[in-house]
Amino acid sequence: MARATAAPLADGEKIPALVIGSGYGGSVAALRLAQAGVQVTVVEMGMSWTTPGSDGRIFCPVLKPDGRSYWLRDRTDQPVGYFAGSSYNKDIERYTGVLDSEQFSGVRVYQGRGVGGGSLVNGGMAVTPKRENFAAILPSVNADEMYNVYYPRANAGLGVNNLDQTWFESAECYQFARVGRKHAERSGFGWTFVPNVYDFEYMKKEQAGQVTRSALAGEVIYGNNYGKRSLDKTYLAAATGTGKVRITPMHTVTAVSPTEGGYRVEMHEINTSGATVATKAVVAQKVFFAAGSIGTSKLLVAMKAQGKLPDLPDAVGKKWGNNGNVMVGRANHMWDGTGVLQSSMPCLGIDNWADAGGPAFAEVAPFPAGLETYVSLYLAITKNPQRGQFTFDSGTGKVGLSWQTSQNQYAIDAAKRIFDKINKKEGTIYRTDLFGVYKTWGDDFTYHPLGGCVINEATDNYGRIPGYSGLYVIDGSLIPGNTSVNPFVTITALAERNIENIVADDL
Ligand code: FAE
Repeated sequence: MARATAAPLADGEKIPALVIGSGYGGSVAALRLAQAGVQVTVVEMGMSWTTPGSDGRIFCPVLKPDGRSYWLRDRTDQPVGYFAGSSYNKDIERYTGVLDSEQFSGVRVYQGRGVGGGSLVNGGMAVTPKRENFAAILPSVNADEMYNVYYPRANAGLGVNNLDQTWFESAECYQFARVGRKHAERSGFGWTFVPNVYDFEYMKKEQAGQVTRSALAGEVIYGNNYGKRSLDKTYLAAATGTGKVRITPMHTVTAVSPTEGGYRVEMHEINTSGATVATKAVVAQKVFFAAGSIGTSKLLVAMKAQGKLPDLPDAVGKKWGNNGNVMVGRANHMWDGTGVLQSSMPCLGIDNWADAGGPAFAEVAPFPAGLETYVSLYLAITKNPQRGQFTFDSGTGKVGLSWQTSQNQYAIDAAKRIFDKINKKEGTIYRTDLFGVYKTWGDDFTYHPLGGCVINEATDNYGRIPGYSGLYVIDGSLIPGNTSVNPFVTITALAERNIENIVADDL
């Protein structure tokens, strides 16, 4: 387990390497720099999720969310927020909880907050894209190296494992997935099992009633108390294990600018109400932006506009995409129940990527409501070519994202190519009560923000920021808006590739 160190970060410190954010990119950077002998400080705006609350749990129960669920909100904001015509969001105490729902004009973006970033809240689906898709998305990156070296390295570092397919066929908790597979097959669609970072052996024991339930208790978006190999248990634990990595939670970086000896990095230390309790500035020789697609893009766009990093390339803030995300639910017949007990970890996806008229990879998603809903739920990843752009508003001092909900129509059309066909075959209909009142498509939010600081455009081919020696980008903002599958394995593998080059050439 990676622990935040007791030694706090002091104002005025001079440090060799500072990493902003502790998600996938930040964790890889911290570990590999430390192994190369560099002292690393990781600055993370969220909490270190290591101390149980008064109920003995680190993370709150999913059906009874409290302040631990959301980042500084008074009310929950569930992705699937409605059921049978009414909202089932609940009032909560305002607290630095683990899941952020960040609202921009045309999209809300879900992100993990805390030591481990998105790994604390995500579905753990660890998908390596098909090689031809990777080559099309990142043509400047040598695909041979990625598939021979960096994807295997990332999968090993993340602790990715595969489910026991024999067990799957009878496991009560995957009835929803078997129903989803059956419907896909009956309509002629291909499908594939998907690896995960959730420990499937632990899940088996949950199903057998031998251990405390986590995935089988619906835990996922507000954190898993057991079973999940999140980054704090993998890369970050290895990083702190070197003795060279200090993790500083509850510190939000607000500015980076050149100064003698490197870069001045300014930050706010916050409390669990989100109030600033201290402001600090340190000087770092090297700074790694790993605040995620949204966090890194917002910081860099603001620094350019405010004249702190005026020579940043014009490509900074551009080519943002939602990985073509769209969600939808179907209403099954009474003989196709999806099960009262559902594992919160998805394990298979419908593969319609070869459909030139609208490629899509649709994961069969759980809907662990604790009762039989007869709902088949899906998260489709599509090839939506639409892109958004970050812009600085000098009036508010904030960075906005220009993206209209209508830009996601492509994703709906691609998803319809699968689910219209399945509905026709099964004689079923879409649910219209899950994403609003009479709203079929979950088209106005994303779990997969990507881009904003695209590799080989806003940076060199390894994430170096041109014109600012010692500044790097190493997270999902490097990927131009789409990965064709769930993104974190690709973010990790690309970070492994880039940091190896940086360690070899820049240290
Ligand atoms: P990320 O993991 O977001 O880490 C960035 C970190 O930086 C966060 O911890 C922030 O709190 C921190 N930060 C931001 N701004 C600042 C600042 N100014 N100062 C200090 N710290 C800051 O970035 N992907 C999959 O591949 N499979 C899945 O099954 C899957 N399911 C998902 C389910 C949900 C509900 C969500 C929200 C996401 C899911 N994702 C999934 C997406 C995945 O978690 C995401 O692509 C990665 O976490 C992005 O990695 P980064 O390193 O770019």
